[in-house]
Amino acid sequence: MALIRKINARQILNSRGLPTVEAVVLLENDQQFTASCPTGISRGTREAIELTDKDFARFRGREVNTAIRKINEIIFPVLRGTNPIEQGLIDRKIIDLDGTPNLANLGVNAVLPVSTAVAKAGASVAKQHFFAYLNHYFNELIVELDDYKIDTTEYKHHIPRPAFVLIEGGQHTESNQPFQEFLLIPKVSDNQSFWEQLRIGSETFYNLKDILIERGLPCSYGEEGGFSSPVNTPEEALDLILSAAEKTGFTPYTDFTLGIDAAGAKPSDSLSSHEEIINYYTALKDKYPIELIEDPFPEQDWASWIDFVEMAPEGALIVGDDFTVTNPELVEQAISRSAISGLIIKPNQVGTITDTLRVAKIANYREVKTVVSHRGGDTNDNFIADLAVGVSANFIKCGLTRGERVAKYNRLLEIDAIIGQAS
Ligand code: 2PG
Ligand code: MG
Repeated sequence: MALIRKINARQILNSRGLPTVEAVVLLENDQQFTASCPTGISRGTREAIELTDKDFARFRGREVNTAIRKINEIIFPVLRGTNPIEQGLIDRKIIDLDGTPNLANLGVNAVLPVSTAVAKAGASVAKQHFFAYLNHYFNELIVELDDYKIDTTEYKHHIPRPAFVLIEGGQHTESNQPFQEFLLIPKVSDNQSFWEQLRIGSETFYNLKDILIERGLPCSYGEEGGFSSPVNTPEEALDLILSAAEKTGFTPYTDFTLGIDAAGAKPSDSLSSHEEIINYYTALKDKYPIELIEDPFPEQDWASWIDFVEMAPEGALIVGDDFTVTNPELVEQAISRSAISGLIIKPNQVGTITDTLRVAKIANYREVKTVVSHRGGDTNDNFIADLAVGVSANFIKCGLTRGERVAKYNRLLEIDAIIGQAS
């Protein structure tokens, strides 16, 4: 049996050039498995806690030696000699070791890389592709739902639709754009490949670049590989993406739809009441082919979320991110109060693989659409691609340029080929 012989953690840099944690799980058969932790830029207040050293004389306080020590000195001794295929047991041990509701003791940046590296090791021991192994665990995972039902549905693994970040704003840029992201979401027929979806994204991206240049706007890239041009209103950003897509001959609703991540920001200072904001979104959806609206209201504003889901125009998914922070209890609550119709899944908002899968399972069972997502500060770990396929996610949200983003799409291409060969 290939049991865990050693876990080593060290600091690496994330895509923003700031420190994060990488963990390496070494098995008794000498194989080793590596995983790292992404970092959010605009975070929900109820996300699991990330431990940073807070020595502001170094890396702006963002070194993560504290989290590294938690792995090497506290987590590893408890996991030494365990079998990596026991994901549920291992994640339970880590959660018990932490003993807080939000991983304040060990830190999510210690917990997630260990949990993920263990899962990669488990897949290898089980001789399964990582996405298939996650899918198997996902289907086996018993989640007791509010009404004491157990979901026994067999969720098939499948390639999610990509949601490409094409224009960035909000806290991700210096522009006055209130919204954080504008997304292009390709639509293809069942017999078209994932590659065709990448084509729609890539061709639109480069048309957008041409249009920005034509208009004398800077076309520098943002944190997530979208453009961070000074495009100061949501309408301006949506018009630009629409023109870029149409320039290539792609048709709204047939070949693509659009998405927004407002990150809880108001669309404009002139709107104050939540009725005005709901009306604004409804008018926006009338004018543009919008399929997905993420965090339209601040996380505390439950009344607006609930009203918006009730009044939302047909075909618009109202997606919780900072609002639900991949937290099983918050997600259950948001679904049972009809405050969302879609859900962002970010493993580093919650911590373990098991809890991430639990949240996705709650969403699937309740027929809430899932969007597995990158983070503002990401790494070259492409694990969310396998995760998205394994939990049968509807979408994966990620930038279309920058190595750490493209790594996810390239892994999806690889998975697409593996699935294709098997069928
Ligand atoms: C978001 C994300 C990722 P961040 O809000 O959805 O796109 O940004 O990681 O900064 O929270
Ligand atoms: Mg978001």
